[in-house]
Amino acid sequence: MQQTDADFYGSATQYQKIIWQLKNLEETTHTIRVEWAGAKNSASTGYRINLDALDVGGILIAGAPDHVTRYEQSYPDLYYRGSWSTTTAATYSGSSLASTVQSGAAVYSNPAGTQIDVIASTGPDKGIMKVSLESTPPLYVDLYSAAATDQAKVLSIKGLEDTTHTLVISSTGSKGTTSTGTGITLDAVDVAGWPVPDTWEPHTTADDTSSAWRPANAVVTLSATDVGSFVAATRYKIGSGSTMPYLVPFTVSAEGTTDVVYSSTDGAGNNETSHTATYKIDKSAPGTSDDARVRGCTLRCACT
Ligand SMILES: [Ca+2]
Ligand SMILES: [Ca+2]
Repeated sequence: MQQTDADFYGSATQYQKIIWQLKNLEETTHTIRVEWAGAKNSASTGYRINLDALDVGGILIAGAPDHVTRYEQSYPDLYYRGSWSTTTAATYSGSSLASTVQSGAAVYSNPAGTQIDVIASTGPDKGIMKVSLESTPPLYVDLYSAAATDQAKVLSIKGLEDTTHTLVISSTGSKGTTSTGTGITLDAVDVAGWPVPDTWEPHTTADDTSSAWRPANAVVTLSATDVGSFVAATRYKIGSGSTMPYLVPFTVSAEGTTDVVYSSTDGAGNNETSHTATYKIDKSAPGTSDDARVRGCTLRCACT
C-alpha cells in the first residue's frame, strides 16, 4: 500500500492539472482510493478538494459485487486454446456448452472478484478437469457421474481476494476408473465480479542477442510469455526474408549484418510490437598479410 498526499493549493486557479501520477505499474489490477485528508497547505484559504478525471493506462473496473453473475462459456473474454466444440441443447445454461476431448485443451480467463463457480455437464463418459487459479497447486475435478447431469456446479471457490485472478480450466486427458471417456465440458462460470479482458500484449525475447561480431552462425531461440491469456503464435523474419512461424530455434547464417524481427500474438488477438535483434557474422579466419610489419626488432640471417 502506497499513500501520497496531493496538495490542491495553487496561488492561481488552474484547470485539468495532474495532481498525482504513478507510472510503470505491474500489469495487473490495482486498487486506488481518493480520500479527503482534511488538511491544507498553510497558504491555502480552504480545505476543498475536487476530482475532474482519471487517466488510466488500461481500464477502470469497480470493486466486486457480493453476488455472482453468470458468464456463458461463449463470453468473449474467455480465451480458448486447442480443439473445442460447441453443442446446443435446451438443458444447457444459455442453451449451449463447450466440450473437448483433447488433452491439454484449455480456457483462460481473468475473473475479478471474490468467488468463482464452474458450471459444466457431468456424465458416465466424462473425464477429469484441471482448474488452476493463480500459481497455486491446481484443483482436479472429476466430471464423471453415473447419470448425465447438466448445469452442475462442479467447483466453487469462495473468499478470494478482491482482485483480478488468473483462471485456467483445462483437460487432463485422464478419467476415473468407472468413466468411459476423458472429455470435459464447460457450460458457464459464475463470478462475484466479472472476467477482465486480456488487454496485455505478449512479450517475446530472443537469446544470444549480442551485437558483437561473431565468427560463426547464430542460432536464435525465441521465448514468449503472456499475461491475461496465452501465447497463440510467435513469428520472425530474417533480413528481407519472409515472415515465418516460430516453431524451433533457427539459424542466421548470412555474413555481414542481419536484422531479425520477431513478435507474438496472444489468445485474445493482441499483437506485440515487433522487436529487432541485429546479428553480425564474419566467418573469415583472421588472415596474415605479407606486408605485416614487425617493429622494434631486427632479423638477422646466418647464411652459408
Ligand atoms: Ca452455456
Ligand atoms: Ca495477453
